[in-house]
Amino acid sequence: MKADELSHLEEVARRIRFDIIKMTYLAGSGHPGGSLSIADILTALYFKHLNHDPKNPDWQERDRVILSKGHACPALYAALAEAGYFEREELWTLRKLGSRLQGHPAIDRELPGIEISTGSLGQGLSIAVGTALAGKLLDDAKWRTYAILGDGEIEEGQVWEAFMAAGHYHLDNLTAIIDNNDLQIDGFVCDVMNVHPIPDKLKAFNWQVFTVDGHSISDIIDVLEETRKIKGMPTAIIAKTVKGKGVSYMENVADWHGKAPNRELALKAVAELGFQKEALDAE
Ligand SMILES: Cc1ncc(C[n+]2csc(CCOP(=O)(O)OP(=O)(O)O)c2C)c(N)n1
Ligand SMILES: [Mg+2]
Repeated sequence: MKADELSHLEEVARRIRFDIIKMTYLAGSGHPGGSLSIADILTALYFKHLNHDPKNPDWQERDRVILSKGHACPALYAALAEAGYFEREELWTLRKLGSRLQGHPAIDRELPGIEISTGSLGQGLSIAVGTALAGKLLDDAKWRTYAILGDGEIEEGQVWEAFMAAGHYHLDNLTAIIDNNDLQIDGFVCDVMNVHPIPDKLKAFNWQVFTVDGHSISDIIDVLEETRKIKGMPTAIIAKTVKGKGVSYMENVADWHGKAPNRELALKAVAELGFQKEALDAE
């Protein structure tokens, strides 16, 4: 990838991180940690890899993205707004009564770009398996399905039924991206309920597994391209990430899973991300 394209994508990820901070600060609640950890993954998807059309969100041939870890929707909303699915100003309505931007993605709000309601962890991969199966039934459609899961989320039993079904049905049009930030709501995944070794388990379920630095946008793009070439089995990307990535006091701190920064801390985050403090109050 050319250096100027990569620096453009890194700039997009930086804006997404800023938006996550501003949205949760204005809402006074939300999930910044797990949103910041997927900012680079969403940038690689929405600004390089996916076949999609923000002006035609229901386009039949679009790739489908299911954010199974629905609590990280501030990152998804920011990416969708940046891509042009809706106006950026709407981001500041996060979690407000009547807003299309609920605390977890909700399809009844008809926000363009949202494929399915998520937030009850453990269910998104099953939905993605059904979606990918539909793609197979529809004359071997060209579009692909992507599910983004948390590493704590994969403690849920239903996820393993879905892993098993995807391998059984040879769903090579399905890619699961596991945000391996090592933390869940209240501590380290390995302490709460150890899920490792993830690659060995998925290989035993007939998946092709890749591991990537989840903050290297160019590496993520490369590995996403690799997944397109795999035939006869589903693909998983274990993205090694840092929860709270980009905001020093949030990085690797479980306490920032589900609370918003106050004004002082939001301003600190804004400065660390390289934005002017006025940007926090601008419309
Ligand atoms: C079924 C279900 N149980 C519990 C929760 C509450 N909850 C929200 S996020 C979370 C932790 C998830 O950890 P992980 O999947 O690692 O997410 P990340 O670190 O990416 O934020 C929990 C327990 C939920 N949303 N759904
Ligand atoms: Mg996690």
